Amino acid sequence: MTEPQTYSFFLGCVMPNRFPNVEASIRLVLPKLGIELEDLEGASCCPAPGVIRSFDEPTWLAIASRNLALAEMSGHDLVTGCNGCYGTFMESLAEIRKHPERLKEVQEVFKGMGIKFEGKVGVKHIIELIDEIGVDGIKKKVTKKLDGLRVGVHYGCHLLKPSKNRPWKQTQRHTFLDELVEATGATSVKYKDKFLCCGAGGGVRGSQVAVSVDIAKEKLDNMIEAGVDCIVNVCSFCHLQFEASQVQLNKELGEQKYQIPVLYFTQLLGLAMDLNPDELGLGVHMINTQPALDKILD
Ligand code: 9S8
Ligand code: 9S8
Ligand code: COM
Repeated sequence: MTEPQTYSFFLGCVMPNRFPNVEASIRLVLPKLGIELEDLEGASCCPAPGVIRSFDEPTWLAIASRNLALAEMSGHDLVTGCNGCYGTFMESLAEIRKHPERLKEVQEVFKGMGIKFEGKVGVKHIIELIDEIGVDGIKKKVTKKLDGLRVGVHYGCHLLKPSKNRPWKQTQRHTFLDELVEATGATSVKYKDKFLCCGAGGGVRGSQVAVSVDIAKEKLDNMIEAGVDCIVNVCSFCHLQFEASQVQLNKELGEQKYQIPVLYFTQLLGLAMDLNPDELGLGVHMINTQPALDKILD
């Protein structure tokens, strides 16, 4: 048995406020994979890359660095389950490592605040840790194969882009998440424009909700056409977008056309580890997850 790895868990805004059920599934599943999570006390918004960085880059860098510094001072690398937060931390670290004067700039902001920061902390996405365990390692944890479940996999933009600053080095035609989904016994279904944005990021959902829902609709229609039983994602904001857009679209249509359950990856993996669906938070989704559960639970 290898020693458990401990990470500082950065939640971001959306997960603790809107999806404590997703957070619960992460806190339940990761320790069973040998990954311990320590709360990052005093953390703030990352801040959101597509929003705050667009308005005021130096403020974005200083706030991001403060969160990174909290992890650095705790002695653990930071892990997050949100693509947007991951993007902010990957890019702010790259910026201060490439330009030492930017590190000095944030250290200046921190003067008198008792914050020590050298930019040495590491940053991971939860799915990156799971990917490091690998398909064979995950298969060993699967005690209840999700045979017959057809999954529409959504990677999300900030997980993969900019590819030069991501471990996977590609923007399109990825397979790692599909392989991890298939390690549970489920099938990752091919659908049109899989690498399209969910429509939420970059402040689009916040400022232009109709445009944002329209983009989500395009992806949802493509997934319906491909016959998926559920969506699997790894981003708090994509998760919000796929759930809330379906509610909105049904309201506009006056019929319940959009009913695709939206699962975060650790919820899917937890089901394959035979964990209790309620403890995985599957009972409190905006879009009922029961039809997907009925396919896999006897
Ligand atoms: S924090 Fe504040 S708004 Fe958010 S969830 Fe993810 S991106 Fe970072
Ligand atoms: S896709 Fe495009 S920008 Fe992003 S990562 Fe999460 S939200 Fe959905
Ligand atoms: C999306 C984050 S995950 S942001 O809206 O682009 O900042």
